[in-house]
Amino acid sequence: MIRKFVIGSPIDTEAVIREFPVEAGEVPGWERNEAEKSLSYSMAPDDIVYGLGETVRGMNKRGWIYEADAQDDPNHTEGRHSLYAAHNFLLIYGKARSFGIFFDNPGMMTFDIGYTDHDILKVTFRDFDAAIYLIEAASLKEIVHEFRGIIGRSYIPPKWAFGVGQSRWSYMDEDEVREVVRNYRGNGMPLDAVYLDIDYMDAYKDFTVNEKTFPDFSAFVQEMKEQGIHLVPIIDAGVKIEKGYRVYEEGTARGYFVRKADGQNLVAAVWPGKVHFPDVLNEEARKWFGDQYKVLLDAGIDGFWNDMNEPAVFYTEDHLKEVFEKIREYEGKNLDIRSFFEFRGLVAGISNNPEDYRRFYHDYKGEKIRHDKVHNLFGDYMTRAAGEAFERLSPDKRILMFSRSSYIGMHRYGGVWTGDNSSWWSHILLNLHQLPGLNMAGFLYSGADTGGFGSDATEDLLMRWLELSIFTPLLRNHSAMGTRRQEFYRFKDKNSFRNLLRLRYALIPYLYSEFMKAALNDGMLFEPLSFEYPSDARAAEVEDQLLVGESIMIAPVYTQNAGGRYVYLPEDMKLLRMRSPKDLDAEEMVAGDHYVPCALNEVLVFIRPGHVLPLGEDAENVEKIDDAKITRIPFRTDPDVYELYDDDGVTRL
Ligand code: MIG
Repeated sequence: MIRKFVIGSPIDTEAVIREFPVEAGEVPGWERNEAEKSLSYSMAPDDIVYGLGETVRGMNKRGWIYEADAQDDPNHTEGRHSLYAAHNFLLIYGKARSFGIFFDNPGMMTFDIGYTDHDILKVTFRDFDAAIYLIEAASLKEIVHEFRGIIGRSYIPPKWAFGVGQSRWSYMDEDEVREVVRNYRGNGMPLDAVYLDIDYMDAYKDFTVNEKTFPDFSAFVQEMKEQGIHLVPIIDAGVKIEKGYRVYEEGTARGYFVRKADGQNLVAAVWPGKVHFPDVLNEEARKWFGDQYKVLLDAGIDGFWNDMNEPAVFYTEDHLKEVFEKIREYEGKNLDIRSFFEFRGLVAGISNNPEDYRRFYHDYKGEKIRHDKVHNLFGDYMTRAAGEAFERLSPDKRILMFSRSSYIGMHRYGGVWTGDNSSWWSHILLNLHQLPGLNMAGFLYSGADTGGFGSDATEDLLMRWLELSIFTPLLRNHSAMGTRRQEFYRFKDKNSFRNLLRLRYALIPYLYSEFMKAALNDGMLFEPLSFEYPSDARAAEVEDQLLVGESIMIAPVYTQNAGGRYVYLPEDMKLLRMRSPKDLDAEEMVAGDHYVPCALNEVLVFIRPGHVLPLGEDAENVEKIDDAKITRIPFRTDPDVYELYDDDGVTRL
């Protein structure tokens, strides 16, 4: 059952696509405090709080304070309060009461989940305006299912997007891309996509291609297609200010960029130097911005990633001016402890400054709204611009799209990747923790930068990470400029990487089948154990294992130098220890805690009783997967009980 409550006059985000009557009175069980602008809920000692999608810390969010505040900050540490997104859905799981609750408010909010007081969940709003949806159902699965039903069907990518993607900031020219492909093919490593980071553009201008480094882009896209490779270019939120640049000229002439209070376009700076931001919240501007993707679609491109759409701001022209003025006051002075830190803070604070988010306005549904009040919608609406355009420009064929920033609602138009993580062991576990929360919020197509974006990857870290990513819909190896190169073929044990990548392709029939069932039935691909074993208190505490689809449980190794790990089995399961599609051992295990050895090149897959894992064979790319060659591995059931979903992988559904 879903009930809607309203506080103040909320901004309609279009996250929810169904109409509900608004109930009078308070949200049952929640106490409202007008002075604090907060709502509080008393948690039972063993209540678990899931949700919040892409953020820091564990699956059970209890014991920390989080914010709904999309931020471009590559330090994904435990001390953070938000990452790139705002997914304001919580799932409270208790013996006495379980329910889901969605706080639809596109501005700043805090979720104090037992941080100040271990027993209190307090949600505080900067603007006390929200549509609140309370969802009650018989099980956690059903609560999520009901919630997903009101936010609309999740984005469905083309099937090739389940293939392996290789990325780097940046492959600078055609030859560098060719070399990547040659290395994959030459090493017998399957590959479906190579990502183009910002340097493919001409001077970081969106929807342009550098003609020196990619002299005949359409021909190159075609050349890659012939080798079974899709090129996936990045699109940034900021549009370079440059006379004669068509996108800038058109956007300016039509008034489609965000403006300051005085009516002037905001001048911010990102990669290209000074930019304007398209007002993607304005329907007309959104349509116009979406139409820009056409130049790349026309060149044969069928996938994109949207970046810097929190939006990330290196600085704004106005703020920079203020900073320079203030800096002059410090010149020649003896900087003491206070003034030194003030001085340093001036410069350090020019990027993504909250003040800057109060300097400009959107034209949203005919109203002028200051950016900070709708801040968390920007990435959502940029991606929606693209998604809506693809429906017009590519009505039959699916287009790959995923974004860095997002809000619930964007899940209808694209997936997400989890941004600038690091080549740290702890970030393998963070990756795992984020998956179920993202699924609850509707983001099924997702994955992290495998091997880590920042800092230097090592061979063992990359291999262990791959052993998790082998299950995520987006499997992309990506890393930052200046870090150690981490393409799989650069490391010593190529054979193990090759085998694991091939194993991914053998798993695609199952992963795609389960992904599609989740998308078409408003379900989850990744579930915490408690979803299937609700009466098992021990299972509810497991924070490093996941159920992937109906048949299997995974337990990746995520610690350095480990030769195995403890695994909790809520029931008897069949363990497959897999090194490649052809090289695997099976063993039946009884319910309970086990130490399970797992060599560096092995993946542990646990098949649940009464279930079947369909396993295909390796293939050079997704198109070449042979559906006739699927082996069904059952555990205590008939192999035919598994219903394998499949389709042509490109036609829109
Ligand atoms: O400030 O385009 O998260 O994946 O490689 C960095 C360069 C901008 C951030 C993205 C990352 C990408 C990088 N971008």
